[in-house]
Amino acid sequence: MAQQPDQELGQVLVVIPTYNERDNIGKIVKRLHTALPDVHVLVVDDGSPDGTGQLADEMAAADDRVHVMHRTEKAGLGAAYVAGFQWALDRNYGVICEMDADGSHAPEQLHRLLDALPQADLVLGSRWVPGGEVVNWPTQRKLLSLGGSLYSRLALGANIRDMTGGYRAFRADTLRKLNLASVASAGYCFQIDLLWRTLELGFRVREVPITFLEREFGESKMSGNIVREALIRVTKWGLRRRGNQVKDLFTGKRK
Ligand SMILES: Nc1nc2c(ncn2[C@@H]2O[C@H](COP(=O)(O)OP(=O)(O)O)[C@@H](O)[C@H]2O)c(=O)[nH]1
Ligand SMILES: [Mg+2]
Repeated sequence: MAQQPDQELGQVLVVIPTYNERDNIGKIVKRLHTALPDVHVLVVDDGSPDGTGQLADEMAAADDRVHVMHRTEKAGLGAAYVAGFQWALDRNYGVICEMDADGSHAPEQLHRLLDALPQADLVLGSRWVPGGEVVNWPTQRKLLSLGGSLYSRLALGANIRDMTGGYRAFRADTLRKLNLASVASAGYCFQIDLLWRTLELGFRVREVPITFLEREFGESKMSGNIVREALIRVTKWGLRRRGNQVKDLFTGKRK
């Protein structure tokens, strides 16, 4: 079955970070459980003023598969995921997924990621591989995503098409090795950060095509600061990588 990709991989948890997603959270969890009834969900809410957290509590009270983590302030997507992942690892989930609350990631396609996990350590839902697509995104967001992935690919020398996407499935064993406590990327740079750590450790990363649909309700939290953070950090990691290559050249590690 898709939601249990491999008996040995264990129980699947989908972590959904939320900030002001009251109009979306109920729908997305319902769709997820219609598609894959056995998966568990953890909503990580950063004290949304619109009451997303309370709504999630009501959902959790009515359904054992739904869990909620309340954080006190909006501290960015990266911080929310790190806290959610730690919660999941402490409870021995075997597969831990990332998914947006706003419907951009179709729960009906999650099985594509899970089906690929037996042959990988991290599976990326990818908009930029054949079969992948983006629907209803303004041109500037498309360019930002493509440009961000291209820049990261070149800076980091990674052979991955969609470096910044947020629809992912990790083996818990992969996450355990990534030293989550040291992740400082607050915004969407978090996605590149975790992928880069995974690649650097030599784990197997696979991309599967997904259809990314722009949200219908609520607002995007993307901002100039988030883009700047990513640009600065990726440039730094890229320069460090080049520096290490040069060092290896001189110390004879690389011929
Ligand atoms: N907990 C938490 N969730 C966030 C934060 N920023 C964004 N999110 C969530 O992350 C997901 C993606 O954010 P979104 O604004 O849709 O980004 P976009 O799709 O790139 O425009 C959504 O589920 C948001 O509610 C944050 O600071 N804290
Ligand atoms: Mg979105």
